Amino acid sequence: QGYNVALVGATGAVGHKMLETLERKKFPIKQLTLLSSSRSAGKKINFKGEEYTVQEATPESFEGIQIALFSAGGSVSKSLAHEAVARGAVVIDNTSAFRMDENVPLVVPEVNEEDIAKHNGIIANPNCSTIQMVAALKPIQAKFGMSRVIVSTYQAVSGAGNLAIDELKDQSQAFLNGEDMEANLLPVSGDKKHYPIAFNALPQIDVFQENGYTYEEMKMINETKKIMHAPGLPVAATCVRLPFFTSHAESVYVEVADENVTVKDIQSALVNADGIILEDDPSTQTYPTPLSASGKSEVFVGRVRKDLDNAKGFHLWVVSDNLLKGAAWNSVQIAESLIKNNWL
Ligand code: 11C
Repeated sequence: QGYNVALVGATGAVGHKMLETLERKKFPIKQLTLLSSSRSAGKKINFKGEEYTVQEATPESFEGIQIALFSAGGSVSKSLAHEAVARGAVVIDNTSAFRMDENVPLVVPEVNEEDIAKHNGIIANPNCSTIQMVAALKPIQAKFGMSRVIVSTYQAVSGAGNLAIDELKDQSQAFLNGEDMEANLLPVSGDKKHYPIAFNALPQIDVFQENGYTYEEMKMINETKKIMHAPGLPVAATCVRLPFFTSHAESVYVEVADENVTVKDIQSALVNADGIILEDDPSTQTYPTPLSASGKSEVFVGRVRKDLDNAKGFHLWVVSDNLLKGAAWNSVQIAESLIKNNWL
């Protein structure tokens, strides 16, 4: 009973959350294969009380695999995803390798689950900051139409992986001890300059593009249009890294089609939406924060306000665990949908 599942990138921050999520959601697994790059091969990982040895991912690793979850970086996905598909697996890819490929559905199940049916072997999991934003925007788009989105993000260091988590810890310790902070990784490993993240805010996530936006910002812009089937929707993004470990927060400005929409209308659309929890009551200082959202699967929304100068404009505060709904849980949801709808 169950499916043969492979996890590529089992030793990373997202891989760890994928295993936790597969266990917590009781995903039907017949046989689990844990894979990684050669660097992490040989490591031992426990799953449901059993010890697994992580193996180096090769094309042959995918023989007999039905569902392959990839989260080991874009270059691993580019070299191995098609090999997995050629051996009969359906790949759910958590990297940016295939997201904008028109033959690859880019899916947040609460928003565009039906796109999964059109897959040709690969389904892409969007960027974490995109997922939580489109989950919150979908019920608004469906009920009131949408003519513009502007987002500013407040992103956790875990989005940049385990080494970034260590860097924040080391820098915080050094700062509090009155020592110099060493910055070797953020904003982007491999870029020319590095800045401390501890006690700081970095307005650069991923590398700069020729148009002056960062790759993270362009991911939010392009992926939102694709997932929401709104190629002409104006979207602008500013992405900022802050010194906390988990959950991204976003200030989202959305313009709807009708100026008679009220705050209550937006709140009731959100309250009834799948995967969304509205936490919005200024009288009791109720709103989500990265700490309150961490470890949870849902997308939390608060601070819903009408713009003071534009009757069609609304401001929202959107928070979600970047490693769960932003990565592991969204991937596992796609896998569940493949099974439930016979789309494997
Ligand atoms: C970050 N959003 O917080 C990134 C991490 O394209 O899946 C996710 C990168 C991606 O740094």
